[in-house]
Amino acid sequence: MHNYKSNIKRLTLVSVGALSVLSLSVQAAEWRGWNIHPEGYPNSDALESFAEKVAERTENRIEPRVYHNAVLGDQPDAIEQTRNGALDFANFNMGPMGPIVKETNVLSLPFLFTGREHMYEVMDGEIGDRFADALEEEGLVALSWFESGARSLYNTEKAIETPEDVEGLKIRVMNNDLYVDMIEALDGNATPMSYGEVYQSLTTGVLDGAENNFPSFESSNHYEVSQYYSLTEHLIIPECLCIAKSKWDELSDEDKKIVEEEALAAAELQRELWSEGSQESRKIVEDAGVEINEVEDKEAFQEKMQPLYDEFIEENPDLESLITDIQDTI
Ligand code: BDP
Repeated sequence: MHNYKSNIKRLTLVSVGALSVLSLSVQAAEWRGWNIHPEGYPNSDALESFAEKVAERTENRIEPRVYHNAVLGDQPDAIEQTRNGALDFANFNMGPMGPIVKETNVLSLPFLFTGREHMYEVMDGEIGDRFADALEEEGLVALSWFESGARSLYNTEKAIETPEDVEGLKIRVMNNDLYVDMIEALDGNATPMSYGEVYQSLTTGVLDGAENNFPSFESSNHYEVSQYYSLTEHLIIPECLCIAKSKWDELSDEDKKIVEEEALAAAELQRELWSEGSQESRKIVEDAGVEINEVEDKEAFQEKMQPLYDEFIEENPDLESLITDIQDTI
């Protein structure tokens, strides 16, 4: 009896010892990854696939773990945390990146891209590398580019058909002054706010509306409290799969190659999933009774954005050629 007990005790001690060795090695290899979206969202599935493949191919030298639903903080916070190495990787939208990496503001100019193909062409080429270089200077290594469709306006009040329809509406925007200017150019009231607070603000009337793509409009449940979605498609903003530069610099060449290849594969998957997911989300919101309207005269909106371009170029003359290079890519 006594012997049996002490054997068990020994066994337990041994296994506890093994466990702590195990958890130490796991800790050393675990990469904390930030994601704003819920599980099942195209970006989330792509990040999960990235994590799985990297762990597999590095034989767990690196074990990326994705934390969904912004549980590690809102986007501006997470950008800071990744820059200073508190987080290891993330999928960031280039919108909230603007206040930190000024070059990326170019990507927040409304109607810059004519469509998703244009965006791919630009970001997958030499111009994309220029953005990656700018991000790297600020501590972020952009390994691949995800897409986020086209953002359109939605609200609780009415279908938006002309710029005048936006007048007086309280519209949530992401954290970037350019978006405040964008809504103000349409005589709306812009409210920068973190993504997680929008639903509540739409229900209480703090906001009349916001703007986003179909998958986010659906997965955030904003469609439950915002009946009109108008296809202004004013912003096509790329997103990155970014690694903390401090983390990246620690990697062996072999692991860098694996991580980079898998980041590119994840982007390819994300883009595929996006096309399907976007259509599914559109159907879900339509079935739920959201009124979707085409905007016949998009040029009218585009014209209202000209002062944003003029002001931007005046303040950032060094970035004018980047804008024209993008416009000339087709
Ligand atoms: C989604 C983007 C996400 C943004 C969110 C927002 O994928 O990165 O944080 O919009 O509007 O489309 O805040």
